[in-house]
Amino acid sequence: MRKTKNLNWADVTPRADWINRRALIAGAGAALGLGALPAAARIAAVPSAYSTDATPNTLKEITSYNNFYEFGWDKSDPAKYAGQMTTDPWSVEIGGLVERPGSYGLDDILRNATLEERIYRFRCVEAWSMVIPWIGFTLASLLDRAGVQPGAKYVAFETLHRPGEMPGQRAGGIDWPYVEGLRLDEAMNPLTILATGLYGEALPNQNGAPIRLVVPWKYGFKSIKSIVKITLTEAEPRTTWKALQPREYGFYANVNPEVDHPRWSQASERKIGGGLFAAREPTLMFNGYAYQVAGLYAGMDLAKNY
Ligand SMILES: Nc1nc2c(c(=O)[nH]1)N[C@H]1C(S)=C(S)[C@@H](COP(=O)(O)O)O[C@H]1N2
Ligand SMILES: [Mo]
Repeated sequence: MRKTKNLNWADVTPRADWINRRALIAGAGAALGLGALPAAARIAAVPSAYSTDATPNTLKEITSYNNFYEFGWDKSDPAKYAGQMTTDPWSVEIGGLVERPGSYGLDDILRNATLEERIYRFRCVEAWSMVIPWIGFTLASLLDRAGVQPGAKYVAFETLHRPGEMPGQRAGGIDWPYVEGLRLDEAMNPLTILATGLYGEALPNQNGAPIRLVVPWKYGFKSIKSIVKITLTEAEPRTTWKALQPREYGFYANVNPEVDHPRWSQASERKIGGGLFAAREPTLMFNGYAYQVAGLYAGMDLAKNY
C-alpha cells in the first residue's frame, strides 16, 4: 500500500470551526462509532493511510456540482432538490447469499463501525474530477458482519425509489431505481467504503445521504448513492448505465486513460474548481490506485471488460 501524508483538519476544512472538530477527534479515541455521539454531533473519524495528500475540493464545490439523476439532469439540480428526500428513519435490506439477511436500521449498521476519514480522488466518466474527504467504513466490515455465503460472487446495490420526493424519478430516462454492482473481491477491497459523511459532518443529501458507496478507482457512476438494498448474488447484477448504454458503459468502469469513451477521450480530466485557464490533468490508471487494485484484474483484457 502506498503510504501518503495525511492532511489535518486545518488543511481540509474551509470553515472556522475546525478546532472543535480536532478536539472532538482527539478526545474520541480509536474505536469510534456514531452510536456514542449525540445525533447532531460532528462525526469523529480516524485518519487513514489510504488518503491522498492532494488538496481536497471545497465543501461548496463538492455539494453544488453533483450527479444525482433522481433529482434532475443538471449539475445544480441535486443541491436544489435533494433536500426533499427524507433520510431518517433509514434502513438497508441486506439479503441474497448471506448468513444474516434482514432489514437493518442505519444506527444498527453504524453501531460498531470504525469510521475513518478517507480523502480520495474522484473521477467521473464525464472527465471531470474532484478530491473528496469522505467519512466512512469499509464495505468489507459490513459484509463480514452479514456473513457472505460461499456461493456469492457479486454484490448488488439499489438506491431509494421514492418518486414523491425525487422529481427525476417522476420523469423518464432511467429505469428506476438506480442499481449498481461490484464483483465480490472488488467489494471486499479495503479501498471500497460506505460513506456516511464528508468534511467531518453527516453526508449532505445531494451527495447520497445517509449512506453511499465510494469506489475510488472506478468511474463515479459506480459509487451509488442513498442505498436501501445490498444483495449478494451468484450472477453479475444489472447495473443502470450498462443497461442504458452497454456500448458506452460497462460493468467494470475502471478509470483507464487508455480506453476512451466512444464519444470522448479519457486520457485527461478537468479538476473542478481549477478555474477557466487551468490545464487539464492526465488521468491515472485506476485513478491512481493501481498499486492497490491492479491485481484484481490480472489477465483480463481491460479494453473488452470496460
Ligand atoms: N443513485 C444514484 N447514485 C449516483 C448517481 C445517480 O444519479 N444516482 N450518479 C453517479 C455519478 S455519475 C457520479 S459522478 C457520482 C457523483 O457523486 P457526487 O455528486 O457526490 O460527487 O454519483 C454517482 N452515484
Ligand atoms: Mo459520473
